[in-house]
Amino acid sequence: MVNGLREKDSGWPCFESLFQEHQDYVAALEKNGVSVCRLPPSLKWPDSVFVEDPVLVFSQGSILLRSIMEERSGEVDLIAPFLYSTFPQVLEIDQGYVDGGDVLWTPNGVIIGISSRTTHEGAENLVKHLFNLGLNGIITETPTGVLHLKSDCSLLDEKTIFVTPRLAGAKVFQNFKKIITPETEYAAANSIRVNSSVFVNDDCERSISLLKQSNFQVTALSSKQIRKLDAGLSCMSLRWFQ
Ligand code: CIR
Repeated sequence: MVNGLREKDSGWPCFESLFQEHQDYVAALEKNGVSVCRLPPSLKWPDSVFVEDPVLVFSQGSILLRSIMEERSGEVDLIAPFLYSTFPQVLEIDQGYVDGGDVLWTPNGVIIGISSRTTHEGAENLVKHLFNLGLNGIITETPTGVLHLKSDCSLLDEKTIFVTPRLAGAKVFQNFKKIITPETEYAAANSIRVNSSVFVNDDCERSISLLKQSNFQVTALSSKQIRKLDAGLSCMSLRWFQ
């Protein structure tokens, strides 16, 4: 894990602390009613703990994606057998590149952010596959310099997006209620709604207050080490309703 990709080197992550963050994350999922399937670790692919990126899962089926990064290109093969044995349909991106971190499911449609990891060709190919699963794909832009769309936004409930100020004005969010992160806590936007709780970084205190004021129940988790690898709370799981 500690050898994972990072844009800027903000110090080597501590393996023990990183491992503990992951353990706490899995325990929090279980505590909030999620049945967790763990795949074996892979030494060959250090970013493979970030399972959100190589595939997409929906109740109706799953989609194998393609990473533009050579360093992450083998991760999809680690997850594919599990998907084939679990989902009624498994589709596959065969043109362009898409990372799952750029894809946000909402009740209004599946939003796809073009980024340094997700190309126009990949996004258009994904829209076709989503259509075959009965889902509507909507393409937008991930803000410049931001790794993934979901680094900057998350769905809190059917009508509410938690979003950074730099993404809040995007047309795709115009029909949503928005809770906007403080300027000093952009990392809080990479949260996840897990049944009745929202998982948020424990050092984003002002964001936690904002969520509580809006009557969201919060689970505060550390992601200090994970963030050294440009990752956050959404990246370490794939979640779907069966
Ligand atoms: C990478 O650069 O690909 C990993 N170190 C971090 C991936 C984070 N994933 C995500 O935001 N969905």
